[in-house]
Amino acid sequence: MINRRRFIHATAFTSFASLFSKNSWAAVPTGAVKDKPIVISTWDAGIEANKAAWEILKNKGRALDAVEKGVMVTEASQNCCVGLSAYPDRDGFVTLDACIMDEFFNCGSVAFLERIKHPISVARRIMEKTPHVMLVGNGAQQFAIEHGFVLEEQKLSADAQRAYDDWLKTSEYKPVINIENKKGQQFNHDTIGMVAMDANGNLSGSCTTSGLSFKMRGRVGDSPIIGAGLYVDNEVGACTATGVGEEVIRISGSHTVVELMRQGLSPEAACKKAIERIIKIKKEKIKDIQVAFLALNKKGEVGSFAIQKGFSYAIRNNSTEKLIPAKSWF
Ligand code: SD4
Repeated sequence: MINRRRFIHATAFTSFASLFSKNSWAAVPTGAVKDKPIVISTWDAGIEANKAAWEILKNKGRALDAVEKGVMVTEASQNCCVGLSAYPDRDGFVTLDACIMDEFFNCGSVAFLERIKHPISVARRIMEKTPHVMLVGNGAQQFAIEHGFVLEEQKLSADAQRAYDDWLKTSEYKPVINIENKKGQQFNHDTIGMVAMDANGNLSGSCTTSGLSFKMRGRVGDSPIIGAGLYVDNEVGACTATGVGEEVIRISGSHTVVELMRQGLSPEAACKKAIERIIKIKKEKIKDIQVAFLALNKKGEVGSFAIQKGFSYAIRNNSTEKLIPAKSWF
């Protein structure tokens, strides 16, 4: 059982102290990143995605454009498990989920989308061209085609094909948690969440994913769910999530973090409180679950908290471009 003592142990554990003195966290403490514009995003692929976002932000572009262009880099990458080359569902199909939200509470979302390279742009198109927030499956694909998106052939990366072939040997249905360095390998993450503040101080966010590897056909996680994988309130802040989507949905994770920031918590404290809520719900099952939240408040302060070690986020502003290991419960 996770009790207060264990919590104190986990947070005071000396490896954390050395972690923070060794890495760049110390150089970018929560609360110190106040110069705008700024963009932050999840996992290692965030570094490359932030570069594209930064091109827009540094030229005084809108945060909404930055968060779309940023994650498109990841969606198009063959080295990452986010777009069409990603790990498939258990029937061998790559199905994609994404959402986007701007500073006016406009939001768009797409889920269970197949054979379209940039689900984030479909989500934005839904936001801008329809009275709806979310389209799924065939309807979403039909909408995309009608709006000029090209139907692509699914092309699994060599890595994804190998992993799927391996998985077929047992076909054991067990969502894999995204912890770095599994078997000494860099684990390919299947999601990128990004939030940004532009030079005008406006916030936007995006989140795009192929979902959990070898998921049941039709399964949709938190990433395209406004309030779960992403939430933006331009008066308060923005948050995105990664990890086991079911656990994020259960607590309306990103919305919860934003509401906690509204009550005055720092981004890191808000992320941690939301993680504690999941821990309280899952009890001893928590050791097999990874969830991380990444948040930015209206003051430009950044914070993150994960259940497990191994989650990092990328940050880019006028003075910084780096990957930062998040604090975690374990
Ligand atoms: C999902 N949250 O589909 C996503 C998975 C994820 O890094 O974040 N992977 O549940």
